Amino acid sequence: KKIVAALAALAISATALVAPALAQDKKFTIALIPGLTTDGFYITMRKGAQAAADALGVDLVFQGAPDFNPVTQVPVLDAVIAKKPDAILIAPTDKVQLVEPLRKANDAGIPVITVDTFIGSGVYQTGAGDADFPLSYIASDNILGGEIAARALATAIGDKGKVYVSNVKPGISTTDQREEGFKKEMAANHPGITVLETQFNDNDANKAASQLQAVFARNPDLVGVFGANLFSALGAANGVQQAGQTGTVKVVAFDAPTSIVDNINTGLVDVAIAQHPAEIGYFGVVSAYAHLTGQSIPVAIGTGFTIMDKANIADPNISKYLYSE
Ligand code: T6T
Repeated sequence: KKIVAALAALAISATALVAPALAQDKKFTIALIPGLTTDGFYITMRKGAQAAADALGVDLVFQGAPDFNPVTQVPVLDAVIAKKPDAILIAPTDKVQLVEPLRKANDAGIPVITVDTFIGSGVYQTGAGDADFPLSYIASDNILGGEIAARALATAIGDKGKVYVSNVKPGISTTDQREEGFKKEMAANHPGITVLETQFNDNDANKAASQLQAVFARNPDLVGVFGANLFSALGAANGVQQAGQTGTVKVVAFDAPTSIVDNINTGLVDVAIAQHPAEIGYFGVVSAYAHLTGQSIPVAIGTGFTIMDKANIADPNISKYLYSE
């Protein structure tokens, strides 16, 4: 009798153990559409997403355009929608221009989560406006990031002098918010600093470098620049170097490609603000999976920053946040 009872108990617990696996017979496919494919930020995001996909037994499809542009991103999105993945994670390249293309996914019953950038106001599931349909927004706090950049630049220049923002183009939620946070902090707490007109470089580091030199030619008393994303920052730093102004014109960089290490060590870049793109990708996949398996998910998830400078860049707990290539 005892043996029969023990066997029965074993059978019940074995069923309990395998039951969740049986319920998940379907293998989900989650698509990740980055802002562009050739950017360490999104390459790192993909790694985080892949780690979560491996842990959950999900197929991850990574498909994107070679440049950060709605004109090239929308056809990629259309192609992904046609393949009917179970969910789409996307970094929309424009707050407005991606609304209608993404609505097509939503209308086709494909859940949408935006990562890094947002559409509309970025506040989803409110019933307000025409862009609240994504389920969640997973990203850095980009206004805060801009404020951090402003404080770092203010410290580097002794709280006075002329600076400007090297930015991508208007309409991108992340870089718009970084500029907003930067200007807000400067206006509120740094009266000795003049913020010159923003220079837009279309995500082209060469353009950002020539713009730096042109701004410096017009303003020989320029003391600082905030590069609001990876290419803006690398370009601005190259411009400072080409102008022979290393250390005189201070650079605060958003994002942390591996090349930033040299730039920090040589004093060309004072501070780099690393985002945590792997975290964004990981929680993107986990959130999509949670939704697909019947869980409710947070409407927004904020990920952190790591501030890198000469004093800490050699610390492995800091350098682990450098982006992959
Ligand atoms: O700064 C990141 C990302 O957050 C932004 O939306 C676009 O530019 C990057 O990918 C860096 O190149």
